[in-house]
Amino acid sequence: RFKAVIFDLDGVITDTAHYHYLAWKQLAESQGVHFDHAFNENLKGIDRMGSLDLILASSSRTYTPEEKLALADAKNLHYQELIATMSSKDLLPGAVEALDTVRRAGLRIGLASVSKNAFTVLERLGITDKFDYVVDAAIIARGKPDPEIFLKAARELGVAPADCLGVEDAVAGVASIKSAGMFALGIGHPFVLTEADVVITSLKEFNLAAY
Ligand code: B16
Ligand code: MG
Repeated sequence: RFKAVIFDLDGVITDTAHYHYLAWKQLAESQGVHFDHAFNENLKGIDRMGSLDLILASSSRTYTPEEKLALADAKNLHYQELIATMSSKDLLPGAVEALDTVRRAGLRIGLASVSKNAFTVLERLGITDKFDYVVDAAIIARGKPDPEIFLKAARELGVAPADCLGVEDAVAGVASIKSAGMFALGIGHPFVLTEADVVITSLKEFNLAAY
């Protein structure tokens, strides 16, 4: 019944969330801010400056816009070092099979990641050509949970939002899909992704005919 499937990248197709975690943890601790996995959950799907603001809210001092940019750049450089070694071995179980299932069913395939490193990650994973359209995060004004990025993907794919299935692992991402008027498939835990229409543990359980 769907005409397109729009995937998130981090946490759905590959586990860059772990690399983001390592890079943010080092940055946070350099500023005297405690950082753990629970806090990292809040950053999933949130863009770079938004994530930095959430971390620095726990700092005892204030930061100028220039200082914030320098910190964001430092985190990104560290992150880029970490993802430089990625390859197809970093694809999450079931990811390629899900993409191929959608392709065989004749649906359009989009990618809606707010990461400005998404093109690099797709190249490293070797799956760039599996997508009909990849949103360039640099042109998105409002990050998740705003629907902008999923609506942009649908428009470029030439499919009405109501005919799209969105796939997300983050609370903010599921909210973005739902406010775009799409069906939301959550990857993770139903207690966390309460707004999703269906939640599965990983793309290994992806079953297009069931949604
Ligand atoms: P970058 P997604 C998001 O990607 C990540 O979940 C989030 O943790 C990260 O801060 C954001 O990308 C920005 O990434 O610093 O590389 O531009 O989940 O939308 O694929
Ligand atoms: Mg994600």
